[in-house]
Amino acid sequence: MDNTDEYLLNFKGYNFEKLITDVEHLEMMEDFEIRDDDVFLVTYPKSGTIWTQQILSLIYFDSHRNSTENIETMDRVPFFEYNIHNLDYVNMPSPRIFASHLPYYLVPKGLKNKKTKILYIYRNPKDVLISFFHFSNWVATLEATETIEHYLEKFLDGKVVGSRWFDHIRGWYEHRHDFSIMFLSYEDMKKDLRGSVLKICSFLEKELSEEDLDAVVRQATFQNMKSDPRANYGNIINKEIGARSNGYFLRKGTIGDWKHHLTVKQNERFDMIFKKNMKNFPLKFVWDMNED
Ligand code: PPS
Repeated sequence: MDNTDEYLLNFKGYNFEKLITDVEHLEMMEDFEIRDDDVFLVTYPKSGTIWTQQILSLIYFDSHRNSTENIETMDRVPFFEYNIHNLDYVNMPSPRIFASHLPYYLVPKGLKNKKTKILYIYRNPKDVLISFFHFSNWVATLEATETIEHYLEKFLDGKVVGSRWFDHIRGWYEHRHDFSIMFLSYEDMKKDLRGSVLKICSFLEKELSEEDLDAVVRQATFQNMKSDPRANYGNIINKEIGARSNGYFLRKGTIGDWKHHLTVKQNERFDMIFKKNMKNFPLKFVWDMNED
């Protein structure tokens, strides 16, 4: 049986995590005052958010890069729509860097000033699906689902946090001219982390020395993030949000894990729906680590 209503808060047609936000907070988002030097990291869930939160935090905050301050990545680059630690977003010193899963039509109006930069990270949706399935079974604020078969249907119908993956990425891409936005894939980051950090720096007009660049790349690898309590959400999930079992936010961090989970039939069904929804969509998706 679905307990979707217990976990999902539908606000203006988009599904939020009910247990960690409320309508009052969501209502203030549209008119939230934007500064030119704010940065928004936007993703569909499970597409590389914490990874990029870590990268942005390392790029912007010397004290993070040099470990002279011990602050969780979640507090340096907090979630805009989920203010878990009740930070004062309005008065936060610049540069404010927010992470968000918002669809294009729910972000603050001020982002259309085209000065504030938005970084959109996307990932092949089969790996998103598998990552989301595991995450939803682990974290107490999301609805658990017993089988991939069942979860696949929920994901394709958008009965999950983030609603339909297809609508999220298409919406942002089709409205890209309204914003100053760069699209980058999880798979690009995986295949060439250093090159991806350079691309991000260039988009954000941040120049780092070779030494600082090395420090960012080193601290953003899967293994290093996994063993860094500030970067892997372990504390937040286990102590604050609640977990149903032992698990890791940084689970596998690979390209193509879907091959170990989807049956041939499920994969064919996914491909069919993907083709129908992503017709003429120009961004390229990488489904396998060995693909070019
Ligand atoms: S969330 O809940 O939406 O914020 O999740 P999100 O951070 O977007 O996605 C989690 C997945 O990203 C993987 N991850 C990484 N992969 C490679 N390298 C690094 N450094 C890294 N950091 C996080 C994480 O392992 C989740 O993917 P899966 O496939 O579940 O392992």
